[in-house]
Amino acid sequence: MIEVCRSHFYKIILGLVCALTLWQLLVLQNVQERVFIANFQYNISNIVNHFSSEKVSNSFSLPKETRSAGGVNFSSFWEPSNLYLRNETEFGNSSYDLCPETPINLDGHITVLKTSPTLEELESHITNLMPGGRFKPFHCKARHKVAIVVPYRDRKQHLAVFLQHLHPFLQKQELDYGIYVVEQIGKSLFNRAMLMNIGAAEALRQYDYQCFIFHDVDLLPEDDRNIYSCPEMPRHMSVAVDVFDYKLPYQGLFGGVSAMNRSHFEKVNGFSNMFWGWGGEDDDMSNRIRYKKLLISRYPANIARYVMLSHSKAKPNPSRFRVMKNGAKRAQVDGLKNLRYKRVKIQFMKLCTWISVDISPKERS
Ligand code: NGS
Repeated sequence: MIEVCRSHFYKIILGLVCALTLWQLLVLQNVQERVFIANFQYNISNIVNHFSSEKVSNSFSLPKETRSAGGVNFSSFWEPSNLYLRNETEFGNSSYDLCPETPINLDGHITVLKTSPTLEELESHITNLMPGGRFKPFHCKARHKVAIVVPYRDRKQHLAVFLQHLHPFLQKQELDYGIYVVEQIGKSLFNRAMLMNIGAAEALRQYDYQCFIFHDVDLLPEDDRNIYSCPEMPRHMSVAVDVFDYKLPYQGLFGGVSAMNRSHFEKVNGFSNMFWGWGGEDDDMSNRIRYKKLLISRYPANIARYVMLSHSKAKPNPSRFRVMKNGAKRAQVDGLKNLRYKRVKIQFMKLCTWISVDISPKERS
């Protein structure tokens, strides 16, 4: 009797060991496939890099047209993210549950560092990203596909601090995200709003984003409950900034950091392209939101808190109030609908997708 029990006992143990080994093999295979897809996408990205110096217009929707470079037809390569998506649904995330509505590992207030290693050094510290500064949570299917769009010129040290802070912040929020740095080259005055239009359009060329966070490079969120998703209404995120004593300067403010879902952004025709120099472009967007009967939402000020990195104040644009006039009429034509720019370079870097653009008037004619 004892002998019979003992032999059954060993069989059960053997069965359990086999089941465990099989399960581990399956998990490992899944991991390898994901790595393969990431590498595959990287190769395709390199091909896409050949499209430097192309003039782009009316490009807000995912491009469908055939594109060619040097006599080679690249149309079949053009939508790398679609390849990624297709494979993903075939084997990957379809078997995962959706991530929890509220991520479980949030801390609330988080430490904000105002210094960082150089961008190059940082690249060797943050190693869990896909090329182009893309990420998706590993153990669950993200609820939000978010493009972080950063208008940029000549702030390399701020950018390093920003990326050092943002990546872990966004990863804790279990987002499917990418960071898009849109650099204005040339001598024209900075056009923050146009760079944000371009960032959204270029992000959509890469992936099926449903949410845009327009983010100044010098603002760092202090609380990880400030979820970087797009709610029912456009959301102004940087409500309480340290240099403004953590008080909202005025009710209609939509500058600093703001979130809009894709359909709202298209509905308002994006930002105006007409604000050169500091100021007014965010107020113009705030008006566009109002014209379309949308409302600006906000998190409470104890959550939507930011630290601002110090920098010298830019010269205000003396024409901004004039441009803001006739905003409702202008909004119908000035924005995504007449967006024209020359994309000089796109680089799928380790920590971000870097898009250099020339938006000087001669390049847009
Ligand atoms: C307003 C500007 C906005 C700007 C806001 C806060 O006066 O573009 O100040 O700027 N509007 C106009 O100039 C019409 S801040 O102090 O945060 O740099 O966003």
